[in-house]
Amino acid sequence: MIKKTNAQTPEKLTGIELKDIPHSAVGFKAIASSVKHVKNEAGLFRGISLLKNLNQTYGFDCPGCAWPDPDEKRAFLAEYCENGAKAVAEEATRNKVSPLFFATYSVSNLAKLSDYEIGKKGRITHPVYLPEGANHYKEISWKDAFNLIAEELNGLDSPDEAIFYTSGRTSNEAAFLYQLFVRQFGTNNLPDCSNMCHEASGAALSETLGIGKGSVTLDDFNHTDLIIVMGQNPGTNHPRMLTALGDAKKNGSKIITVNPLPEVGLMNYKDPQNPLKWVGSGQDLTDVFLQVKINGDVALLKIILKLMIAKEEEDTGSVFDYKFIKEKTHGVEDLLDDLETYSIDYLLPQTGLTLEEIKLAADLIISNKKIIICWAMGLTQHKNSVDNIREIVNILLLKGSIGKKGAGTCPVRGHSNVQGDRTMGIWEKMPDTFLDKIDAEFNFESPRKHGFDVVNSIKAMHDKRAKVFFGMGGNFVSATPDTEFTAEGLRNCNLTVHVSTKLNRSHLIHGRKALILPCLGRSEKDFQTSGEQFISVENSMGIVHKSQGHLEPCSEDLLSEPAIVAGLAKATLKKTSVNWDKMISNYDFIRDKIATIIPGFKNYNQRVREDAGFYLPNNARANDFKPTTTGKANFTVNAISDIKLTEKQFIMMTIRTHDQYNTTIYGLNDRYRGVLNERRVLFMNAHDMEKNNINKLDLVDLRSHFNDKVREAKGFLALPYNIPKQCTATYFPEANVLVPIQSTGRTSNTPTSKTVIITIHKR
Ligand SMILES: Nc1nc2c(c(=O)[nH]1)N[C@H]1C(S)=C(S)[C@@H](COP(=O)(O)OP(=O)(O)OC[C@H]3O[C@@H](n4cnc5c(=O)[nH]c(N)nc54)[C@H](O)[C@@H]3O)O[C@H]1N2
Ligand SMILES: Nc1nc2c(c(=O)[nH]1)N[C@H]1C(S)=C(S)[C@@H](COP(=O)(O)OP(=O)(O)OC[C@H]3O[C@@H](n4cnc5c(=O)[nH]c(N)nc54)[C@H](O)[C@@H]3O)O[C@H]1N2
Ligand SMILES: [Mo]
Repeated sequence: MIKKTNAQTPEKLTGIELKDIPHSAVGFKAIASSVKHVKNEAGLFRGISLLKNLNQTYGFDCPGCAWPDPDEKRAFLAEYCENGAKAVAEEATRNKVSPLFFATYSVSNLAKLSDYEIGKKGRITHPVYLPEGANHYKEISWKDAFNLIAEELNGLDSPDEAIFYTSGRTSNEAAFLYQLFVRQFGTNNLPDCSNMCHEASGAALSETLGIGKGSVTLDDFNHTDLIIVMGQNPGTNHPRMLTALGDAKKNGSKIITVNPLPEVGLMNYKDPQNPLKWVGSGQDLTDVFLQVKINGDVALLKIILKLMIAKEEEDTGSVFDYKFIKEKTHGVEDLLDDLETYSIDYLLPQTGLTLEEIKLAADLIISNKKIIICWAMGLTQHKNSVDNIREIVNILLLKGSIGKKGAGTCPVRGHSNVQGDRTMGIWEKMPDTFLDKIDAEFNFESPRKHGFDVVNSIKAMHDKRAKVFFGMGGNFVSATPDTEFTAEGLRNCNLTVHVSTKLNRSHLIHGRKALILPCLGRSEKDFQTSGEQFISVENSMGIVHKSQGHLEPCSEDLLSEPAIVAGLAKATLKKTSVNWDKMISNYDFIRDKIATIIPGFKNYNQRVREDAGFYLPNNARANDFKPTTTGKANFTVNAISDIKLTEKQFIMMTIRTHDQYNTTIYGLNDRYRGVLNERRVLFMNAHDMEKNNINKLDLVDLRSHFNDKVREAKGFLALPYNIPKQCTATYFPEANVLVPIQSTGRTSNTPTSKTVIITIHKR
């Protein structure tokens, strides 16, 4: 019997080096760093071809993030960024994980490696199978792999015992086919990475504005008075957004940043397109920096709302847009009544700020009319995340700052097609309107019972209510909360299957049997029987555009994601109304079906071939809120954080370094935070360190506390950092073991990865 391997990243220090925190983001160092990664992974020649095609209208969509490309002219250097270059370099690596590799390395030995080491092993070249009790994956034919999955799926007592996860890189075409197969198989168990990401944004925006997506376009940044960036670190995670912020500033806009950390990119940046500006002090971006305590945002926004009301009472019509409020909104009285029940003195301690600091921001909001509010994981991964976002909407609605040029909501998405996957029906609770249409078009009855999201999938696997896990991309065991609990769930499964480009920990923490199905990446050519194909994706601003790979596939034995779905569907479904072979022979056939079923995709095949793609309809952008339950934009009443810390407890957020893409670790540096060659660090406030007798670089163990259950992650180096008192930060995924499975957002059910209550134990 093989001993169970540890599901966590091994506790291994790599030799920390501390540097000064740079003053400015991007600039020459960023370009140099990206060139180095591309050259090391892909080789110089392939590397140049990659960068040349990245985010060009004829090229492929960067798998890095969902920030949009300009509609018009695209410069060569402009449309890639340091971290986009790293993302494509990872995919285009020359390192290969072949059947010989698996014959050499056992699963239990590979599991001892760090995520960084695992990722660097390279691209998987052949489908491989791990039979029950075996310790080495071995080659399997595609046909046998599909039959094996089909046998397991058809042997289940109910289709609801299978789980079909999606990560957000999957194309529209693959996602549409995938959900169709899963629903024809008979379940809505379609959890996705969005459940851990922007689920709260979708929930809050649908309720208040009638659409779960943001309302602004890139051009709105050129016409706005004020941008508020909350809970987001674009210098690392959406570097091309800095260009939009820089341009907005040049056009006279102001920027308020709300973040427990003074993230370098947001403070100051150097334009990568303008080498003349790589030297010198760069451009200051943030005008007002509010260093809020973790999860203090609703309290902060309530104070701002109260200051707005006070000003409005003093000078009627100076702050609110009465016409908009009267004609377009519902529920303003409830909001105003509720705000009266809070005093500023009561709210202030939650924010960690002074009233003077907040007034600076409130004055900008009061005096400007066109406001864009951007946010990411710093707002969406808390218990009251939906409240965070609804409170943002309250501010925009009072100002009438939505549905007009230069104003609106901007949830900045993560994965490059996470938004498109949802549009295509990857959701455990798609509305009946969508299901009715696929039923009519494909002549079957889709299941109507809502499926499991990520957290409920984990619980179901843990309780053995679910027995087969299928992952379309992603790295489930490392991306999800409560690592050891999730690992037990996966190990309980009869079969775990991963469609992947690269080796990751989820291949090593597996069910009784396991399969890895290797697929083409974005950067690679995709040939089907009718010839070369392209795919399409939707970015964070609802633009659908095509993406075509230019590199030769890293192996002849890869299949595209749509072809994998079709192979699986043909093996599994005893009865199907879909001609799967035809669908994948030419992806135009898939797009034709999407065009008839999904609103906004009329003439998909024609419009997607036009240069920059096309915008999907967006009611909030069009100043129309009819899709909400009241037919108007809804004001809401929101809850402040209910976290109470004891004197020895800290609140911990889990964040990304500059050298990772979620669970893919590009390197061991976090250049913008001055930490090199180490990921096991705990950022702490210097006063807290002193008070608790913790010195710089002391080794500490972390314990999280939830409903009396204690979880532990061992071996982190304590570092003094500019962070509010009783707030701490660690990196994802090393600290995921501390995120309790039961601790999730209200309504969104998103793991609270940014509010984990911990105690710190010095060795
Ligand atoms: N290079 C690179 N690009 C990426 C990714 C990557 O890993 N690497 N991941 C992609 C994905 S899937 C996503 S979702 C996005 C993630 O993009 P981000 O959301 O920028 O990523 P995080 O590192 O989680 O950073 C969260 C930020 O919120 C702040 N924060 C934490 N808690 C709070 C809070 O309570 N209030 C406020 N106001 N701020 C808070 C943190 O200090 C940090 O600056 O990036 C996408 N792009
Ligand atoms: N503690 C904590 N946990 C978090 C977060 C956090 O901030 N803190 N963030 C959450 C967020 S926002 C997200 S989005 C999730 C991310 O969760 P996931 O999407 O599940 O994780 P990734 O690390 O992005 O997935 C990486 C893997 O995807 C595969 N892959 C890459 N490209 C392709 C492709 O083109 N096709 C296929 N089939 N596979 C491919 C590779 O094998 C790679 O190993 O993690 C969440 N988890
Ligand atoms: Mo994400």
